[in-house]
Amino acid sequence: MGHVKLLATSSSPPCRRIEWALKLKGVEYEYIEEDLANKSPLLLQCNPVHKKVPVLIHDEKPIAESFVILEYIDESWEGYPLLPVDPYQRAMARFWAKFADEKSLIGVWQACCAQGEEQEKAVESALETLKILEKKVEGKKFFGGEKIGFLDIVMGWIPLWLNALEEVGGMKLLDAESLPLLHEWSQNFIQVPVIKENLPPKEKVISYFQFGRDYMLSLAANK
Ligand SMILES: N[C@@H](CCC(=O)N[C@@H](CS)C(=O)NCC(=O)O)C(=O)O
Repeated sequence: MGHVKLLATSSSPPCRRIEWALKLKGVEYEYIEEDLANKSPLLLQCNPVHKKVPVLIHDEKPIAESFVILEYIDESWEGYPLLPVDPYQRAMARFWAKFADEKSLIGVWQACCAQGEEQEKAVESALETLKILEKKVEGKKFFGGEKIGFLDIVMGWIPLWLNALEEVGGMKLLDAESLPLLHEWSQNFIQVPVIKENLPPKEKVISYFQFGRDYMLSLAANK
């Protein structure tokens, strides 16, 4: 198995993806919490390009970027499969994961940091991306089928983090009426023991986003 270290911050959705995947695979790891306001020499050395968490270090070899790490974990350890076996289904899981990250997560974050009319437009646009995504879970318990897989893990920010973003941004996107299938998926996902037992406290996520939002608003005000 080798020695596995994870450089992460507990409130970060990309970092949680890696913890969930390691736990699903039954891989033991050393968790190292990073202070993003004062990044460690180890993080800067392991991810000199982006200087971001998560970073997985397997036998002294660092890997950055959560999607790349998830695939590395899936290829390196047997047991619970993250990506489907069929090449086309694998390609689809990667495609929708990219969309979920680049359009939905970023879109909701932009809506959270916007105000007034700009926020209304950003909420509408983020909602559209979530509506596209929820069609992918129609007729299934999880995006991965009967069990959670790669796309479920990537979208795992929705149950807790989306709720925190809604609270911080004073907006509402996900409920049983606006997105019934995604709402149901979210309830199912949060019940999976590995997920339920490995979530950060909501207050911590709220203060993480509050800090980020205040920072973005101060940048916009000083333009
Ligand atoms: N695309 C990256 C995003 C990673 C990311 O944005 N990490 C944030 C924490 S959620 C970070 O390290 N931020 C520090 C910084 O931007 O300086 C991934 O999926 O791993």
